[in-house]
Amino acid sequence: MLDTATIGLIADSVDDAQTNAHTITKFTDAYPAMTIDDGYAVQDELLRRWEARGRRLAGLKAGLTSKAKMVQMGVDVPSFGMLMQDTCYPEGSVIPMAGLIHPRVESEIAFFTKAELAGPEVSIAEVLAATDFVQPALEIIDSRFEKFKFDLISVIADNGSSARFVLGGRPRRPAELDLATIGIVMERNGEPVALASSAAVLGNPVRAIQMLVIWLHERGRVLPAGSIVLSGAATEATPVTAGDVVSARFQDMGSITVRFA
Ligand code: OOG
Ligand code: MG
Repeated sequence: MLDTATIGLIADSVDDAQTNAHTITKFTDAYPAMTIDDGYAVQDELLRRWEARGRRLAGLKAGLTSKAKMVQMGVDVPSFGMLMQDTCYPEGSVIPMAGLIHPRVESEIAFFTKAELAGPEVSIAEVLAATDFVQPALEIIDSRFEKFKFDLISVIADNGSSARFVLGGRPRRPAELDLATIGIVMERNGEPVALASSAAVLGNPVRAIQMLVIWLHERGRVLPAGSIVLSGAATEATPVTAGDVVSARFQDMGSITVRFA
């Protein structure tokens, strides 16, 4: 484990790169001994600073939960990160490119919980029973690492590339859907750029929530009622530039459109 001072230095670096939209080099280059736990210690330090500045945690994100994403990023283990309230945009928004480096868009299913989820053996049935509704989401990721190239430890320290997220479409009760077979079509400027079934996410995106709860338990935490969780992209992420319009259609769940300016 790195010492507290080093975790603080890495948090400074991520915070500055996120705030001023500039790239940094992978932390594992400078700190070869850095571990996954160190990466999450950086997230904890970031949250402490952000909350002290008045920012609010809106929810959590699972990432690298599909084969398409793992192959695209060259990482084969999922990661978890934080979603800050001030990075949430309503559907139909114009998202400024200012503040972003090289954003990419992902289509994901968001889960909203109505009961606490906890423990090392939480079941899929328990996760579904605690889910108030699911809803389409777009996640705008923006790695702070040069050329979007990183390793698992570094991307965790960069809060899983979290940049913006958009909720929209139709909220649905999980019992009304087969969450394992939701077709998703993402288009950029009217051209299809990514097609998937929700099964691409761990066979069923509900498993991402289960994994998150088990991971939280290992850290002595729970997933509180009222949480928003993004379950991870089913397809690879699509790069966007100013002027692009991205829309994603989710079978039986409506669609979301945003524009970049
Ligand atoms: C890491 C974040 C991945 C997802 O949904 O898989 C992610 C990255 O690819 O930059 O958010
Ligand atoms: Mg994502």
